Amino acid sequence: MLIRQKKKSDVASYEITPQKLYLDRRRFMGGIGLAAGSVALGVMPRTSAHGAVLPPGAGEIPGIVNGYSKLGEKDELTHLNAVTTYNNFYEFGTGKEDPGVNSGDFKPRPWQIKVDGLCAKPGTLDLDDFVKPHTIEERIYRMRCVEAWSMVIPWAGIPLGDIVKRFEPLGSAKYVSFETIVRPEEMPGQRRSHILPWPYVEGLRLDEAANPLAILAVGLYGAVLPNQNGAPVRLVVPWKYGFKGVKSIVRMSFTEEEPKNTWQVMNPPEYGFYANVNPTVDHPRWSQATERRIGEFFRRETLMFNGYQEEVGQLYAGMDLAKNY
Ligand SMILES: Nc1nc2c(c(=O)[nH]1)N[C@H]1C(S)=C(S)[C@@H](COP(=O)(O)O)O[C@H]1N2
Ligand SMILES: [Mo]
Repeated sequence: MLIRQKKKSDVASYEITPQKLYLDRRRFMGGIGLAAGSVALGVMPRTSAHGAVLPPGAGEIPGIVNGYSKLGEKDELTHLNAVTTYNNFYEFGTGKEDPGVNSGDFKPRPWQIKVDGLCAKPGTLDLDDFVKPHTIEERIYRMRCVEAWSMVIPWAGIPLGDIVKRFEPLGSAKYVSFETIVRPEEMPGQRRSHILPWPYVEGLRLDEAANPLAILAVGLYGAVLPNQNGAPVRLVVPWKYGFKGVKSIVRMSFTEEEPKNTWQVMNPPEYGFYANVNPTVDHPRWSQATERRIGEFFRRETLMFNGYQEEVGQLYAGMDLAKNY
């Protein structure tokens, strides 16, 4: 599949907003680390509205290159403030503002990731060693939550396919699963076991993980991931509902069997494994035909595969899309 660089016309209709300035700055500087005027712009997430969210010493990520980003003419970046104060991260509580408010004590460093299961190169790696061999790319993606709201987020991440390859999955491996850290002392939601069975688990078929759109994100808006967005590393698969994007990953496992993802375990009539965005298949309790773009007044139509059909449609050839909720 051909991956295109984002075209100038994709953003030509933007108004002059902090988000627009962020994009221009990235385009002209070629890398966020060189930006001189960043403080004046006030868009860098050094702190959230709720106080310190970044680990000590962390901040802008140097050397981010522009990666594949495809936006519609009417897509604008969602304000950083909304991206960091309207979240789903049940480990910190079930309210949209809970993750921003309750994640200040969470320590995303030091951090290790265990890679195990059906692969030739299992191991436990420090986050830096996990990330180091790869180039960090900016990927501006729509994110569509199964609850029918959406955002446009400029992620900084690493292609998941390259990561998977490094650990040399065996021929018997058909899936890859991911687990969120369990740390109830820092995650108040995990002290209440009725919310979800911890750890939060998600998974992909290996060919989905190899699709060039899939990334593990380590940042957004050019800076390290805020805790509430899944620091220090989370999955981003923009053609699927947001719950597939498992946060604060400490384990990646290669398996032969389809992983049992958390929301499917919680509520199998309502949530499945594939969870591809599909405006023609309603949630049992609400329509998926339209969505509320955070920051906009009018609802907009939801797009098949969240607008990424061209990139991922072939993964599901022959599957009954109505059954792959
Ligand atoms: N560990 C964990 N990962 C999670 C969730 C969660 O509750 N726990 N919520 C998911 C849901 S439903 C969505 S919509 C996205 C939200 O990501 P954001 O808060 O960075 O926008 O994270 C997903 N990843
Ligand atoms: Mo979601």
